[in-house]
Amino acid sequence: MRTQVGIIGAGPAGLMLAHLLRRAGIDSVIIEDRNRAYCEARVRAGLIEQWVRDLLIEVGLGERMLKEGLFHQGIKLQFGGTLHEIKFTKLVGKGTTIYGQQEVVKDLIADLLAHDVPILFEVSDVSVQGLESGTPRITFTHEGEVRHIDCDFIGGCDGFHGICRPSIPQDKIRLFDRDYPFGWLGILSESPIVDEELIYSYHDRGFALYTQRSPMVSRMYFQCAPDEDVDHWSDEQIWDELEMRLGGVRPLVRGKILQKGVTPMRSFVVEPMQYGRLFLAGDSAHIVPPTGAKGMNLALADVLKLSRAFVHFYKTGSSERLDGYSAEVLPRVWKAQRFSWWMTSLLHHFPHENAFDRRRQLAELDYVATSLAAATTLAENYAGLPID
Ligand code: RFL
Ligand code: PHB
Repeated sequence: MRTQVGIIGAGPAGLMLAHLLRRAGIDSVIIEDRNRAYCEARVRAGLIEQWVRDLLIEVGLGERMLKEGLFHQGIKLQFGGTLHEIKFTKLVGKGTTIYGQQEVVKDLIADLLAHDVPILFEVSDVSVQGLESGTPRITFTHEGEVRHIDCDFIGGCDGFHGICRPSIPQDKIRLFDRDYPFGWLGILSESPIVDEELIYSYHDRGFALYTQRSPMVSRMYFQCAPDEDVDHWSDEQIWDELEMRLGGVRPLVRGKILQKGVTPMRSFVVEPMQYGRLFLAGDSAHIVPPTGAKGMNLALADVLKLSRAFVHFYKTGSSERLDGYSAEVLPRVWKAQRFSWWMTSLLHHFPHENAFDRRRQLAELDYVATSLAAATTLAENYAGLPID
């Protein structure tokens, strides 16, 4: 096979990259190691920034999001037994939208297939060759046969555990990372909305978060050990823990638990995000802890910039913007890293903290809840920094 841009990974980054390229008349082929049903059902992110909402509408993907997504004016912080609203629309004129990552993925897959953009699911043994040459190649097995895609460029959109980042010679990149001494135990449940916004709760037993997927489906998380075994928790125990940490002001509704799992927390960045003809985007290049809801948003910001650099190349023949891709996107990546680290540090218990640290966190929460300047800083970052 031959294409202009070979894309590895059918997550939000790879699919959106293919979509933006198609709209600009640039050919691509996506390969993905899972099957379509798995990609469309994987429960992950739920919240999109204002500019992503605007982008989905602008590129013809907004129809279902506008019908089914829930627009939020802000978030609530819960501490000291009280809810404090941070109203983004008033502070920065932007809001957020609850629309599950798997819904974005479903919309993208349907649209790409309708426009005959090839997506090869269930590939295996993926490798990349010739990254330093003008003719890179992707090799993989599909339906029992070894196949190749010869292309001009490769989009490395295969997530944190993919093969693209490890294919770059290790002396050509630098890794930055931080692990956190906790994880999140998350559930999806058949429970109606108990508050019109998200509730981030600071509690003596540890952090908890109330969020939603739709008017009748809620998503809740609580801080747990990084190696917590979800099977050690009965549904009853999970609800008891959530009720203690979250339910103080808004009593929770104990619906049927549809899915549960533990997410580790990590901060990670690779620099630069490109090598030769390979360009990394999304989780293959960076990971944030989920507290700031930045992961998918950042993946989409990367591919928006990357697609523009490809368009510039194919229009003008100049690789100037592609050469500058990493330098262009990394400032936003690091601002999202800083914000996600800050939200995480503000709201979680750390193993060796003392009474001083707890008072300091409470003072900071109080500051954010009562200072226009501090609330505006949170709002500006959470609803999404300007994309251009
Ligand atoms: P993905 O989604 O991991 O997609 C990568 C795709 O590549 C495939 N793949 C391969 N394909 C071919 N060959 C190989 N060798 C391959 N290796 C892997 C994988 O199967 C997969 O389909 O990365 P992408 O596209 O960069 O997207 C990133 C987002 O998925 C991620 O950042 C977010 O889900 C993070 N995140 C959140 N982000 C938000 O913006 N808002 C949120 O509210 C939010 N909440 C969350 C989150 C992530 C969570 N978890 C489970 C990590 C909440 C949670 C609990
Ligand atoms: C989610 O909806 O899953 C979600 C929302 C906000 C976060 C993390 C996860 O900070």
